[in-house]
Formats: sequence, C-alpha cells, structure tokens
Amino acid sequence: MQDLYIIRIQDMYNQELIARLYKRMSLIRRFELRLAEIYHTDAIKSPVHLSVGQESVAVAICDPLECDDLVSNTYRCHATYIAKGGDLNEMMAELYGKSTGCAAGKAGSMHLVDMRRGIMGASAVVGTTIPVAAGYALAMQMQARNSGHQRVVVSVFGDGATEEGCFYETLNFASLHKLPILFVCENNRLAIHTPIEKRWATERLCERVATFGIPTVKVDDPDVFKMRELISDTVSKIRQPNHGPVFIECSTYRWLEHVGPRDDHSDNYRDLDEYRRWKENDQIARLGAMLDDATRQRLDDEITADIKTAEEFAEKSPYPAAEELYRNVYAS
Ligand SMILES: Cc1ncc(C[n+]2csc(CCOP(=O)(O)OP(=O)(O)O)c2C)c(N)n1
Repeated sequence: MQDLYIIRIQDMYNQELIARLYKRMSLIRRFELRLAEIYHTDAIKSPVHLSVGQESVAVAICDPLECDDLVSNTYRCHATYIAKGGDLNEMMAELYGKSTGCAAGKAGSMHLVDMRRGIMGASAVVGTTIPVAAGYALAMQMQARNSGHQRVVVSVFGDGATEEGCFYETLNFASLHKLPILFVCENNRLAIHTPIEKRWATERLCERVATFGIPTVKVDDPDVFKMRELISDTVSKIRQPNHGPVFIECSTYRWLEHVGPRDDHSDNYRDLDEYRRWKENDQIARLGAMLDDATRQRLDDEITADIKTAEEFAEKSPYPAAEELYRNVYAS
C-alpha cells in the first residue's frame, strides 16, 4: 500500500513537471511561429532571431531558477525571456515597437528585458552580455555576504560568442573571484551561415574553458529532463559560498534561418541530415505524447489564448511619443 502511494506521488510529480515543461517549450515555439506568420505584415518593427528547435535548452535552464536569479542572453533571446516568465504582452508590444513594450518600444526583439522576473537586457552585439552578467554575479556575491541568500546568474550565449575576447576575459575574472555564475553555451554549430568546422581549429570547447579552472560539462543528449536535472544540481552547487562558476555546453539545433521567419534549407550551408536527426528528437513532440489528450488540449488552449491576448495588447497599444527618444539616453 505504502509503495503504491509513493508511486502515485512520483507519478503526480512527473505529470506536473511534464506539463510545466511542455507548456513553456510549446509556448515559445507557438509564439515564434505566430511571429513568423505576422512578420510579412510589417507589424513587427525589428528583425527576429527565432529559437525554433532550441526551446528545450532555455526551459531546462530557467525551470530550476528562482524568480530573483538572473538570466542573460544575446539577440536570440525570445526563448529565455519566455522560459524565465517574462511578460508576454510586453514582449509582443516591444516587437511591435509600442510604448507598452518591455523596453518602451525602443529596443525590439534583440533587447528583451524584464528585471522583475530576473531577465537581464539582451544585446545584438555578440558576447557583450557575458561580462555584464559577471558584473551582476559580483554584485550578488557581495550582497549575499549581508543577506546570506546567494542568488545566481546564468549567462547564455551561442557558440559564436565563445570566439569573442570578452568571453575569455570573463571566464578568468569569474573563476578568480569564484563568482556565482553558470555559463551556458547553446551550441547550434552555426554562426549566421558558417558551420563550426569552418571556424574552430578544434571543437574541444570544454577543454579550453577548463584551463581557467572552471568545471565543465558537455551535454549532447537533447533530453530536457536530464538537462534540467543537471542545471538544477549545478545551480545548487553554485549557490554554495566559494564554489565559483561552472560551464555547460549544450548541443542544440536551429531549424529556421539565422534571422527572419523562414527556413533556409535551400541555401546549402547546413547538413540537412543533421537537421532531420534533431527534428526526430524534438522534445515538444516527445513531452506532448507523454501527456493525456485532455491535459495537452487544455495546455494548448491556454497557449492559444495567451498569444491572442498578447497580440491584441500590442495592436491596441500606442507608439511611443516623440519625447521618448530622449528618455533613458543619459542617467539623470
Ligand atoms: C561583436 C559582433 N561581431 C559580429 C556580429 C555579427 N553577428 C551577428 S550574429 C553572429 C553569429 C553569432 O552566432 P552565435 O553566437 O553562435 O549565436 P546564434 O546565432 O547561433 O544563436 C554574428 C557574427 C555581431 N553582431 N557582434
């Protein structure tokens, strides 16, 4: 009887976890696919770098985090913004260039921010949020000396960002000062149109990072549960005083073009067998199949409603007033 009870509790927990991860991943995908549909109408005022195919990494990273932990990213930031609980209405309004957007309509898709949910502003300039994230980690380390509560920062970036000098400068600084920061490289093997084998002399990225005295893990398995478990354990360790940073390299794959709403499979720069392999391992389809039909339908309906609300919010919102151009340019 007791065994049965334990199994039921585990089952309940798993179903809850599956539903939560499915909903987040599916919301990211469907929100972005809706952007792809709207894009040609010119309602969206900025370029969009979609994460379709990569959703499970963002969700595995953000699910174990506390609201006051921080996540940073570069321009391909929709997935981490949504996964960390960023406001959907403000995100859509930002893409529409409206004053109710998360950056008052002045920044667009590449600069999503929501500090109430621990989403540090993103940047179009590759790699530049990595040192800024370390700055936040330093501040959090100093604050924890008084509060006893160690918040953590997760700095997310693409494989291209690891080619920037500021990446290595930050690794050194973070390791030297044992900062509470987790570095996560979303390695989709592409920087715009250039595959990794044409850019890197060796693919031993973890070995390079390890020379800074930072523990590293390479994740090739797309299993979102395993990835989430790893992130959860790692973040708990980083919260301990004097633990210092960790680096995780997650293999993933971008299904659509570098920037814009279409696929680019006829452009001859990517290996389509690789794309098909990733598609067969799609975590959204996998988790969807693990849910009963009624639950999946309920979650899908909630997502449809959330996206519709965000679109209506963005459409009805006004464009920024001309004076807005001069606000937040200099510190007052
Ligand atoms: C400092 C800097 N150099 C070059 C660029 C041009 N650029 C834009 S996106 C990109 C590729 C970056 O690839 P990666 O970091 O792997 O991210 P992904 O697009 O795969 O998410 C480059 C080189 C830039 N925006 N900033």
